Amino acid sequence: MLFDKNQIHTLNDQALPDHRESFEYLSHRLSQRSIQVNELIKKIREFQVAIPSWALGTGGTRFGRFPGGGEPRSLEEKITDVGILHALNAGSGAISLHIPWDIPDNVEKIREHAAANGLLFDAVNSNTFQDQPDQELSYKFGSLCHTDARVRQQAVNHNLEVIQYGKMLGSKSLTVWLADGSSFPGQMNFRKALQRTLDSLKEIYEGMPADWKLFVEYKPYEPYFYHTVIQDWGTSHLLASQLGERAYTLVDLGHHLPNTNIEQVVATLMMQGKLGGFHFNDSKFGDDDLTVGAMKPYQLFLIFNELVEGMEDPRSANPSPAWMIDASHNLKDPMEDLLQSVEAIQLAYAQALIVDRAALENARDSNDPVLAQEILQEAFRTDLRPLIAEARLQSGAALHPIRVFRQLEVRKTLVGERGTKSLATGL
Ligand code: AOS
Ligand code: ZN
Ligand code: ZN
Repeated sequence: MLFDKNQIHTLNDQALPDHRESFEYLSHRLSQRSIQVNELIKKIREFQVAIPSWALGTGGTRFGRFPGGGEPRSLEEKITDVGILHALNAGSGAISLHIPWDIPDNVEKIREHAAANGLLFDAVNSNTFQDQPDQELSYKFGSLCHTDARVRQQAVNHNLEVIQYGKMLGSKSLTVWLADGSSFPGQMNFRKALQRTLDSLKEIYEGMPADWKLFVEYKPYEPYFYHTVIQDWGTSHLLASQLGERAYTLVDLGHHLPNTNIEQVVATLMMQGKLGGFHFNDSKFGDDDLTVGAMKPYQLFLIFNELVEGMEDPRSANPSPAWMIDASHNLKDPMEDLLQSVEAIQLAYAQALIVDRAALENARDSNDPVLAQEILQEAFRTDLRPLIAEARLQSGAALHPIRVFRQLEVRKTLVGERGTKSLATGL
């Protein structure tokens, strides 16, 4: 670890009187609403969000990239960075890898390094949206949907190889996001492309170990701009249903056309037991990959409201979804951004947990939209930040992660070790 964990405790002590005051007040108010504060804290402490390996460096756009320095140069350094985040917030205890960007050279060493940092390996991601230098055939016109069977086979084989890496590291799921699509009307046969994609996915599904899950991500456009083979949750759900029990839909918050009711998508998938995973981020226009909660915190809360309702429903057949962030940074320090994202997720989750569900159901049963709104917004407008801070404190993490990140000069140390020009592998 870059710093001694005791340094976090020393900084916490300075912030403690202030924290105590706000937490005691909040705690008292919540108890008056018959909310079990300790139960709430326990749930927050258990909730872990996976950090994507590709979000630890600067993303940039097609117009340019402005790296801030000290970026992780290897898988090992990416794990180090997530370990720092987890030490600060105790809420990011997993990492999601991307092959081939994160091929482990020494599996044993990587596993040990992750364990030493308290990290698990979440879903592994395949990459058939770029051509790699040593690759025989091109994905320019698609991968799993390609007209040429040899290209499809190459893409299938790549996914099978990703599964092997995941197995070695202790991962239990594969996320497939395809860029496959077309940019011009007439370019591709919709029906045949979807059929070929399903057939290719079947081979991948069959190549997974029996205790693995397959997550099928959807996206309406980009990098192609006329059609995407897996354009929406319905198409993803169709594929997942035909593949089998262990195939699920993955919802990336940025992958919807404007004004889509994402909370309803979540509820529908959960009703079918088919919500497998989440890519959290936020956006104004499209797949902006901005900090979670930066634009639409109320929408995030409404999504969590459905997630909590689905998870608490004893009849729900939906397994606990994989929680992951998918982000890209052009302006912020990637690590500070991820700390903000994790906190936004924890807040929305906590707010959803304090919704008076029985009262809400009553309001719904008596067709009282005014009361239903009051109940939801009562929860949303309760400032739960002291509760999240208390959860961190109880887990031995920082009361104020970003403040501590700056006080300990983490970025400066990383730049000192890795240089100003170090670039993370990834997008
Ligand atoms: C792409 O838009 C998807 O969100 C992917 O999930 C992800 O960003 C990609 O796999 C990372 O390169
Ligand atoms: Zn994504
Ligand atoms: Zn995306």
